[in-house]
Amino acid sequence: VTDPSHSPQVVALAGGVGGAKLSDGLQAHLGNRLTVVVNTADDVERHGLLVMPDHDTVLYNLAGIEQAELGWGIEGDSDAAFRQLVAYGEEDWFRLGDRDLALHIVRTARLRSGARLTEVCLGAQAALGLKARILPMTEAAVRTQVRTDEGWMEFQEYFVHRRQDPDVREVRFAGAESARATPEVTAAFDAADAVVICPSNPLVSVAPILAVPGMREAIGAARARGTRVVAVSPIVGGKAIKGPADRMLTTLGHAASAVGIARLYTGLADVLVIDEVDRGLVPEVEQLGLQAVVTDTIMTDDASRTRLASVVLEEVSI
Ligand code: FO1
Repeated sequence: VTDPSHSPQVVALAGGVGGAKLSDGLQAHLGNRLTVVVNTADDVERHGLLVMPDHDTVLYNLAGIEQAELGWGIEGDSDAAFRQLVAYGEEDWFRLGDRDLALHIVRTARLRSGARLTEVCLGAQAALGLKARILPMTEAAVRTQVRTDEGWMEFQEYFVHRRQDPDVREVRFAGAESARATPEVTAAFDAADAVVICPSNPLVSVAPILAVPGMREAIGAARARGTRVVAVSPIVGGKAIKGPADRMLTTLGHAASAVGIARLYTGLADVLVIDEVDRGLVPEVEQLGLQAVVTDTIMTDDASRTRLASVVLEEVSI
């Protein structure tokens, strides 16, 4: 029986630019009925400050101020402070804009004075006028590290400094075993009428979220009471829309295709949204026990973000 006064709640799992774009489309439909649980395992300390690339990418996209061309950072930001930091001898490969830097300063100061990461993030979101909420997956420090032929390195070292060039042989999430899903995250899953897995890298954006103890159980409990889980494939025609997901899938022994994504989400998702160009893969996806939905998944502007979000929400009757 559907209660007409009940306004459905949606939880999205996101990391990186693809996750931020779909989250923005979802926010356009759902407003404050959307909670985004964001990957924090590619967070990094720069110049003594905590930088949270995935949280901040979602934040700036939901606030409508992201750099249009890159997807992360703030459009039109200047870099005077960063150039001065480099003049003092600081490393120059991880670029921080001036207005972006203000967030890292205030976040680090508030954490240092004892605030919880979740509260600090919600404060920044309120300041930028967001309708949806973005929750860090955990309060604990979890850090993605990748093994290449040169040994283990931190995620941003691989992603930005080494430009995703070395082949990734292994991935680990340092600190995940002792991390816990926050009460806010657990409550969001408890209240969720649908869960969306955004078109983010399954191995380094979604996997760290799922590696937090309690997370898979929370999603499993939601599914057990009928909540549907819809994933959107980040691989289109065998290629990642952005970033190294296609090469990473291959070097880690997975198929760089919508079928490879379906295998990774079997037992977790009910539906996989795949692109028109992958229509031929529908039987293989469905053989894995997922319902396949075919649509244009490329998000080039606000209209395509909102349109993809509406297809996703239709699948869960929201
Ligand atoms: N990506 C780059 O390719 N080069 C950068 O200098 C860089 C700086 C940066 C600063 C703040 C921030 O929030 C993101 C930044 N990114 C940069 C993007 C970031 O590495 C990626 O968005 C994610 O970590 C991938 O999920």
